Amino acid sequence: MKLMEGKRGLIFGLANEMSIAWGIAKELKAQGAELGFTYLNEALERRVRPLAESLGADLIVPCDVASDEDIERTFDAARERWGELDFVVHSVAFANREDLKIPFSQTSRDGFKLALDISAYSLVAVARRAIPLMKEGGSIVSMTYLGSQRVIPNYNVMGVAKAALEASVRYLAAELGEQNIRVNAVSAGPIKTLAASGIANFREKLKLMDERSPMRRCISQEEVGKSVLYLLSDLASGVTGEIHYVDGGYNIQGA
Ligand code: NAD
Ligand code: 0WE
Repeated sequence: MKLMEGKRGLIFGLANEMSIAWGIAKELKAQGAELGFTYLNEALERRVRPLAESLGADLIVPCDVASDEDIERTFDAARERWGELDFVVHSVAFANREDLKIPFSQTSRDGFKLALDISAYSLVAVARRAIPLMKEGGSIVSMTYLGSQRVIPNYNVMGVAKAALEASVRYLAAELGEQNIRVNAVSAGPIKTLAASGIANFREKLKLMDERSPMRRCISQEEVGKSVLYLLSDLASGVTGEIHYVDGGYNIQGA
């Protein structure tokens, strides 16, 4: 019996074959899950649709998480198609590119609002619509990064957004536990994806993983995928509110 047999869920945040969401989707599919996908805009649909279809998905809907109407429409589609929902993967983040370069003290009100809205509030917005569909319980997993807890040069307003995201995971977990809905996040080490492209000195972050992390190497989308699979499956039936590091041990080090 496969781990995700009979389970259905939505994946937010697939952009291309480099996406962490793709690493997660492949592991879930291999364990028998039935998947639905959302994509941000038409430009991305061209890439996302073939990938999603290759995993047998037919629920593939546009959803800008800044829009409550889009999120409503997404969960309406899931309700019509499936009736109930077992899991949600939230793998979405955005800040103005400029805000990941300038000194943090120069972050604008609008830049702060945007990063927190797309990268943190969106988890709450999605959970809110998922709850009524998770009638027999469920599991929600989001993606975070060490920059929420420690200062990582240039991560800036995204670090603040991830701190809010991680706190949101705990508040959601505390509230939804009695409905048997679990909420966790995976804190991944740096991985080369679209969201990492154009980040100043990103290659340095990868090099630091190779040289200084306990495992002396970077981690892959597939390794993140396997840990998310665990959190979404019944193997993690007693686990909620956790921030689970998948970073080759990098975070444990002091110096
Ligand atoms: P990615 O670019 O493949 O994924 C980011 C996704 O966010 C994209 O699919 C994009 O379309 C989506 N998105 C952005 N704005 C959106 C909006 N308004 N509405 C809906 N979707 C929107 O990059 P990734 O690295 O796979 O990022 C996925 C998650 O993993 C993010 O939360 C990121 O912070 C987190 N993460 C990434 C790394 C890394 O090093 N790549 C490390 C730790 C955590
Ligand atoms: O969460 C992220 C990236 C999030 C992100 C990336 C971009 C680039 C393109 C959010 N918004 C944008 N906006 C864009 O216009 N990561 C964990 C990857 C990442 O980003 C960094 C990192 C790491 C690791 C930025 C600075 C330092 C390290």
